[in-house]
Amino acid sequence: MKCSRPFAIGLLATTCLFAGAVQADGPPSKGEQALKYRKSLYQVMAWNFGPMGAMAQGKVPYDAAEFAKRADRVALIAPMLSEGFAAETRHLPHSDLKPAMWANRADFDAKMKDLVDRSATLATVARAGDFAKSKAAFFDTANTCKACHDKYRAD
Ligand code: ASC
Repeated sequence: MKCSRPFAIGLLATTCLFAGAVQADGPPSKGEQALKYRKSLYQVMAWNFGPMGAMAQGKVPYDAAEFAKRADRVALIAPMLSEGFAAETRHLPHSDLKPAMWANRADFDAKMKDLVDRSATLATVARAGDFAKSKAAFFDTANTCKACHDKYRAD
């Protein structure tokens, strides 16, 4: 069969596009999985941090049980985060992580440890049900979030 040149080019382009689509739909790489895991954890963190923040800022009434539940969740998730910063995630797109983190890993890890420590304290304090103390422990924790975001998050 003799093909016209436009037909042959069209066929080639279609084949390449199809191959690309198949490749894009392939199983995610280790790095892509780690990045997804990381983003999911931050989503869970923010979801649970929010209601505590609203109470701490007086936007909604303090509910000791609700506050303690959220604090427990944050303390549970915080130690899982560092695993999401696997080396395989380094050059992937769709991340707000500043490349500076990779050159300052010890500082980043220290900031992560601050979050883990303060969120554990927050959970303990929150369980006792004292608003003033819970609020102070909440802002201590929020400051560790901010310290890391200011330096290592792009926006
Ligand atoms: C939040 C949230 C953060 C931190 C940060 C604290 O509720 O989503 O990233 O608190 O803003 O400064």
